Amino acid sequence: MRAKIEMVKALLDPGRRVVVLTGAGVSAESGVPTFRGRDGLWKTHRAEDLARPDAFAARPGLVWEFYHWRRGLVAGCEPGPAHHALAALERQIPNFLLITQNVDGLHARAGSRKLVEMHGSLWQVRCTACTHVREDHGDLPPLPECPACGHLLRPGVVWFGEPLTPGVLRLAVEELHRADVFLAIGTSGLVQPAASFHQLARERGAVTVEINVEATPVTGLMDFALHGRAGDILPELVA
Ligand code: BV8
Ligand code: ZN
Repeated sequence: MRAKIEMVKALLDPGRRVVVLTGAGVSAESGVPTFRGRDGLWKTHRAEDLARPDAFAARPGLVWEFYHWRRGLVAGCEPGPAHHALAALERQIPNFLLITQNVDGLHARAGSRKLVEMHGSLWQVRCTACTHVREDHGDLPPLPECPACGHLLRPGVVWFGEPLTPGVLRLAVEELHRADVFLAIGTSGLVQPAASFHQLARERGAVTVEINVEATPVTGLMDFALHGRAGDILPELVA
């Protein structure tokens, strides 16, 4: 493992273009439950039933209850060593982009700026009827209403079956196609289109690295697989 860490560290040269994809695993050590792990969020709340537009249309109160609960839980969590190491890497490597599937906001709080929250954010709310959208870390009412038009607000996240924000996918593809190094960290590699990012990177010759506590469907396709906690490994990769 030590040799592999040194080889990956040597790849993270300031002259290289580095793209990082993170998933729930980088926030697990901060106390944010992952989706599909033993303590998986989805186990208790059945993702398929809640993180979907039709579920929200049918039972907005139940879906908002889930998000109120998650906002309260995440509000008590702090960025961990993995988040801080990635913010340090960004400062070290001029051509760096962090694309996260996480909606917890912890990368931004750790100081990451070259950051794309591809599935949106728990801290953003937007109107179901007009263009009102805002950051809101406050205590929202059970069914928050739009101050501009009075319609129901929704969490500013991307639900299953919803397209990503158009510019996000275009930027991700562009940067993955230009990358020299791609790291997939703490993601189960099950949700599209993020789960295909490693292919986009490798088809243009990037070296691909996975950091995870367990094997995933993409492990065998990566050039390097570092087996361990993101909070332990990432600080080792920072100069
Ligand atoms: C789209 C926001 C197209 C909400 C999320 C087949 C059937 C049905 C649907 C599909 C299908 N194939 C593709 C689809 C579409 C669907 C999809 O991929 N479904 C999957 C489940 C099959 N995708 C979509 O719908 C996407 N949109 O495709 O649009 C389109 C185009 C035009 C018009 C209309 C549509 C949108 C997907 C976004 C869904 N929203 N979240 C919310 O959070 O409430 S996804 C959700 O899963 C989270 O965002 C999360 O980030 C994401 C991925 O999960 P992970 O981050 O990987 O987390 P997970 O728990 O799974 O894994 C944690 C990993 O960490 C594990 O590997 C674990 O080992 C590791 N780990 C744990 N601890 C550590 C660690 N690693 C390191 N260190 C540790 N300490
Ligand atoms: Zn409105």
